[in-house]
Amino acid sequence: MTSSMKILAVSVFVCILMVLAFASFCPSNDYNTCPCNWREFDGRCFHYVKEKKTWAQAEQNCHSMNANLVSIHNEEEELSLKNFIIEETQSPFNLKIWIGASDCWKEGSWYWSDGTQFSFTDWCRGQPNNLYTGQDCVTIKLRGRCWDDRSCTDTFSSICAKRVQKSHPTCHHRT
Ligand SMILES: [Ca+2]
Ligand SMILES: [Ca+2]
Repeated sequence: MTSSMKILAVSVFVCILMVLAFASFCPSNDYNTCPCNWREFDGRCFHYVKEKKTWAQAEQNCHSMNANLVSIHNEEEELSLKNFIIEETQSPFNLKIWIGASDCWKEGSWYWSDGTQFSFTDWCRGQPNNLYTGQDCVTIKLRGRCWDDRSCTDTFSSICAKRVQKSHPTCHHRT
């Protein structure tokens, strides 16, 4: 190998390293931040998981990222979530996405998987209907922005959510 070829090989290698470094680079603020590939809305971080999973798999996947399937507590939150999904998917219609509501413990007794109070609901007309052998897990349908109970073993995309982590910037006091 000639010296010029060696230099070329080294510079290509360095270039690849730089590309890899930039690919994993994720800008963030010093505090009140969401992880890479999460979006902040009103004090919470949302993450869209495109891969289709059962409700339990989707919740487990959120757990692995220290999150839960998203819970919704009022119309404002639901609107933020809908806008987030539209931005993420670019094709909001006909989509059904798991959210964190379930009545698998007791029929008709709904709860959020993150333990927050289940007070707000936005069921589609005629839902929840616990159809066929039972439907205990909830999807949000983008068309009409309403909720439908589905069989927990159906597979859909999902949304994980967690509170914004408050990390405090280091203070430097002059002495
Ligand atoms: Ca049910
Ligand atoms: Ca249903």
